[in-house]
Amino acid sequence: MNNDAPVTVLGLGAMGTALAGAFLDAGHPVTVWNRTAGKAAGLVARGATEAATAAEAVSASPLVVVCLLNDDTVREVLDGAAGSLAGRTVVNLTNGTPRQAREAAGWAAGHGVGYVDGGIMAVPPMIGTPGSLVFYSGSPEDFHTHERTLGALGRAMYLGEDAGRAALYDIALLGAMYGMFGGFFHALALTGSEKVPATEFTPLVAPWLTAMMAAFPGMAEAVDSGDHSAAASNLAMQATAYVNLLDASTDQGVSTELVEPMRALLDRGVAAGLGAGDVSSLVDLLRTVPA
Ligand code: FVH
Repeated sequence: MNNDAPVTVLGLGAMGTALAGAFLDAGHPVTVWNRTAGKAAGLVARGATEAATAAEAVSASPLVVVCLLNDDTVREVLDGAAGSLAGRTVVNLTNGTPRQAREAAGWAAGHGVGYVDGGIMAVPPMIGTPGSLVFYSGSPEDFHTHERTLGALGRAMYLGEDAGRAALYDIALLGAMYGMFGGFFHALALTGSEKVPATEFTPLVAPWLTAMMAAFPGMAEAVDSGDHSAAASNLAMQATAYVNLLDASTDQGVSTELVEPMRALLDRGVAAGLGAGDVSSLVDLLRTVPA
């Protein structure tokens, strides 16, 4: 495969448009389709071909990249184009779950379609830049056949044959991101309750979080080994101190809805006798759903 390899992109939302643009920038012939007409004009001006239907778009390329709103829309669109998909490769970059990815791979196998699922760890302006990372998993033959073409989108990381693995990594990283957002938003609500400008406080946040993230590799080792005994700041101490975060929030008139769940988990850790060890033991607790 070289940069002459044709690519079809189904879905021209913010992300699909960025993906199609990156393929064009890399020199690929690009065919695009979107449910609502009118979104392809900019890409057509840059050399893309707009297809009238998804089936027509699919017929133009051996590689079909799908980036739609969610799994339901992917099923709807691929079902409608199934007759034209046999023998082609679908790379589905729509956000979804591991189960959805495995079901899509099963559907594809039943229709003679090669299937690779993906997770985009980037926002649209990052696509095609060195900061863009895309996870892929599924058919190794299909991934490696189109690996060079997919490289136009950013760094391509192949995670193996299980189609669900890319979605697992994607969702897990999104979970880490939303946890970080939640902590940041709570910190701003707290400092803002005393009229501290967010712009004054925010520069302190990233260095603090960066310093705390230095503990991640050690925590990961503890999670893998199950030995959480090495604790610089043990769980029981943190459970006690955490109450101050809740009390201060209540005193300042700030909602505790984002921070209550961690208190419940810390308390569960103390109740389970994990107080003397590291907070990394909470990962094990999360693997059991409380009654
Ligand atoms: N944008 C981002 O920052 C994130 C980055 C990480 C990956 N996500 C996921 O990418 C998928 C697409 O996201 P998007 O940003 O392109 O989303 P929208 O701009 O809302 O575009 C949605 C497209 O889906 C089409 N669509 C919706 N419903 C249907 C349907 N029933 N049948 C066919 N197509 C449908 C929609 O078409 P239209 O409304 O223009 O007709 C857009 O093409 C998504 O999974 C993110 O989680 C993005």
